[in-house]
Amino acid sequence: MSCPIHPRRLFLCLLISLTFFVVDPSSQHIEVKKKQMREKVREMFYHAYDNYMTYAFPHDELKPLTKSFTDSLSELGNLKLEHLPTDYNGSAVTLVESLSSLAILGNSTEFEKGVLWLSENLTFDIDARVNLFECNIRVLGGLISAHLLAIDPNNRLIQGSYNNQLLRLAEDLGKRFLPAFETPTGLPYAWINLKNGVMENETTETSTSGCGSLVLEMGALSRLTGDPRFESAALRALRQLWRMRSSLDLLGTTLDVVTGEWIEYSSSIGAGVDSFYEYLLKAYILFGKEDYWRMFHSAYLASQKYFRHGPWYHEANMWSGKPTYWQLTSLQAFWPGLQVLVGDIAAANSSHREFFHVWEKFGVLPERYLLDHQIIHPTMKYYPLRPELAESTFYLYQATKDPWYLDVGESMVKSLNLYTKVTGGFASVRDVTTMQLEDHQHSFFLAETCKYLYLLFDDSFVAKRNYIFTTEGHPIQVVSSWHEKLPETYFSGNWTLSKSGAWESRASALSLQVCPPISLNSRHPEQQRESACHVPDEQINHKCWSNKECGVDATTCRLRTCSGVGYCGLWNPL
Ligand code: DMJ
Repeated sequence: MSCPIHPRRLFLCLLISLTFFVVDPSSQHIEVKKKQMREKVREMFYHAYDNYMTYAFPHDELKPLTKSFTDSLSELGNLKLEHLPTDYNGSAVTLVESLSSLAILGNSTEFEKGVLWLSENLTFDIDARVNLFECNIRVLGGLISAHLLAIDPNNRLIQGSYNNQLLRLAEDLGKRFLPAFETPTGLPYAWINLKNGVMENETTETSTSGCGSLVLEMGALSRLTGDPRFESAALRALRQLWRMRSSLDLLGTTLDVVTGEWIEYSSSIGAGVDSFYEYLLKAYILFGKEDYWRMFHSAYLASQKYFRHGPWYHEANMWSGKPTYWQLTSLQAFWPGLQVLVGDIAAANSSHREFFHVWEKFGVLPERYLLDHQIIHPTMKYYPLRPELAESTFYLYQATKDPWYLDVGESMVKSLNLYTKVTGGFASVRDVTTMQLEDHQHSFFLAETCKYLYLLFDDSFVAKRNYIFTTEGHPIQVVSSWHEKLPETYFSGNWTLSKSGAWESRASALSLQVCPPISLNSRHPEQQRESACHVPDEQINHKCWSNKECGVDATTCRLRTCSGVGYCGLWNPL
């Protein structure tokens, strides 16, 4: 800035210069708050982690009320203890799950210690029946992500030598998964014995997410090892599942892996299906295969059309599209985060607000809430420290930088400390109406809940890189060598710059820019669209002569038609 040196103007110049350098007090306030909050979340993480290391490690998970442990891998499905040999001492699941969070917190000492311990002690040659999906997202995903973080020289996480030990463990585990896929349909069994493969008389029932969300971890494993079997098994299962969709592009919740028939026809974005949607989109981001986008796009539009009711999502019959259950399930709270990646920010924001209202109403999010009666589900009143709402809050803040999301995060941190913190860690809530606690600190509290809350207040880890987070919150960096579309010269920080202006303005969180540079449906790209399926009416005043001039409703994704008096609207019954 150049100022002419003139006594009468000096004061003005000084004033202008000062104004130029003075920091906006509101942004200063935000920065102070972010700093305080990230320290609070750091404390939470270490309270959970240290207690796990003291009272539960090397077992799987901490029992924070009794300061003891569980090897039941209970969240890995309903694993019965009698399936385990008495000397079974677990797979240190919480430690595996904590590594990527330790990296994000910048704790290289503890990260390296954990890597070395696992390298020397972890074995999968155990006679344990585990749930394939859970073991994949927690253990395989945890190992692969930590391996990638360990070999990334920018992180400087390992001071000594690292010889791909975590990758070798991941490969061993991946090979133990493969027998599960040997079914007539290619759809994997839900359960596998790590030592002996599929057990006799094993159940053939599985869920859509159970066999449709394996491709990030298994795909990454193939890319890292050069062994294509993992990715092809996961992809074959995904394709088979997609072939089984209804003509409405809906999938049920449970199915039989041998007959390939649906068992539960009710379809949703929540439990049993959730990460199926998530992995289609994230696989597209990570691998750039057009196929993933095509499947995701159809599935996503169907979800908007058949499940969405304003900001809420009910369930619907996959064959008829008719609503089945009107309930909010706490797992659905991940959906706004996914919508941010699609670029559907308005829709994400409105649903997120409703989830947060329910959180505020009870202090935490109940597992099920009946939308039609506005009451909590009579038996599913628990809150097992789930991360989904924190996850969506993080994505929405990244996309909008609206400080309101920081307030949401702050309120969640307060509730978690108030209701769930005990001297031995953080305990799940058995009943959100009484806040009675349960003796379990799930590993995803460290892998996801604390991680997303921390990232909300300190995004330096993701700011200059392009990561996707697996459904268990483990980061995997997007790299051109794995990607069908990225140029070889790509480096993660500049993806936004490589896209055209129009798409930069529709920036998604984390610079991911996942919306492909084709318009989804729009006849008028210059007109603002409110959701991915939204097609504005031809005339801004919604007047029309024929149906052709009417668009697609932003909220329901249903076709608008021209009424007798010449106005576009949702005139056709469903
Ligand atoms: C996590 O284990 C994963 O996010 C999974 O996809 C479903 N949700 C749980 C935690 O709530």
